[in-house]
Amino acid sequence: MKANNLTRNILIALVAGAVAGMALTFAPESFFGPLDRYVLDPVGQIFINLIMMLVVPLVFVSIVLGTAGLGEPAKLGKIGVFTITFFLTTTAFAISIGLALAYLVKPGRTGIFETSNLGDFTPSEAPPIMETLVSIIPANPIAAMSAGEMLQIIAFAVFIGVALAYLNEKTKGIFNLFEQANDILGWLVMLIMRFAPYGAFALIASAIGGAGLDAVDSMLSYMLTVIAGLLLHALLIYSLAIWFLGRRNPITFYKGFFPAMTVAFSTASSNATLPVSLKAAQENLGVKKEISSFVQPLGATINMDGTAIMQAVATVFIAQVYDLPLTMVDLLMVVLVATLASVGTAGVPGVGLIMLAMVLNQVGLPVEGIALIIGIDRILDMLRTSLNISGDAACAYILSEREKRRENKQVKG
Ligand code: DAS
Repeated sequence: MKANNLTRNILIALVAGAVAGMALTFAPESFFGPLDRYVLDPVGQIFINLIMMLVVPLVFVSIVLGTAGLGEPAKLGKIGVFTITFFLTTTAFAISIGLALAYLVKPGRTGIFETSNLGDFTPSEAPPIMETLVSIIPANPIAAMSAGEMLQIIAFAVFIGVALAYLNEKTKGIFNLFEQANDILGWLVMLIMRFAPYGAFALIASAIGGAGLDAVDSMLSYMLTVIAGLLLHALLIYSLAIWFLGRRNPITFYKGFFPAMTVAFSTASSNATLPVSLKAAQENLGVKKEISSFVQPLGATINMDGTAIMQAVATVFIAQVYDLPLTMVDLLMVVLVATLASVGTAGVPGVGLIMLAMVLNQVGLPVEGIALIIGIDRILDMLRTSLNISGDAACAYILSEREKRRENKQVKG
């Protein structure tokens, strides 16, 4: 199936699924419950599992190839420094945009939220930041792979890639083996993506049907504030970066990357979308393979600007609902903790809420406030994941365009 037909079919499936989901909000629970449990949820989960099945091998193989392809460690260092700087800078901008909008719109001021009956929301613990940074080097890389510890898998793959770059001719056979493994995984991605429209339909119908229109209605102000932040970040920060740093037209970027954004929206998982993200960047945007293979898997794990925007808005929203003012120091802590929190967690559905608990804890806000937003979080998760992967691809696109210009100058020079 050609890529643009696939995108069109996924979009049709998403619209149909959203309509079905809204219709299902009027259906009795005795009807929606079984339908969701025995049809929508299984179909959606099978789709996500099918692509998650490829993620660990794909991240490992693509980072090995990307690192080896970058060649001398000096170039790897240059690409790495630009990538990490780009990720941290755009995330800090994202949080600032989220905070500014939340103070402007004041979504928590509506006073319609009854906080006494929230009960105690006990989110699963996110890893302490220092532990995350130290444990990036895996004591057992095979265990890291079986546990899906993405940062550890990436670290191990970088070491292998550097070794392949150094040993070059001696390990040409192994390098070719990794390239063939990459081709196999790419072929499997396209096979699995034939199932994407069905998975997309089921996932959005379940998300909207499950949230219920009354939840959406009461949370509308909060949702619109987050969505405004996501749009502003995409249209301002990424577009300006692509225009000034990459010297390319942002519209070209979004048109070429849109197929991956539809899959990210469907799955709400940066990791699950990675196979399609790599393909869209390399084939539609002409991003150099070694840069795409290094930057995007790294970004899917440590760069989540959409999530950071949600966390900033949610923090101010909860502070407003509980009428607990945040000081400037609190806000700076939000920026720091939300930026660091996104480093240690993989791009899977709902991880943003787990990290939000860390941020709320850090600024002394009641974590049970998350119960206010959990009902509609899946829909926002779909949107913010689309932004998360766009930031990764924008960084790879800018780096690739700068590299191409440098090579052209060398040829002419
Ligand atoms: N779903 C996460 C991702 O895959 C983002 C989030 O949970 O905020 O990027």
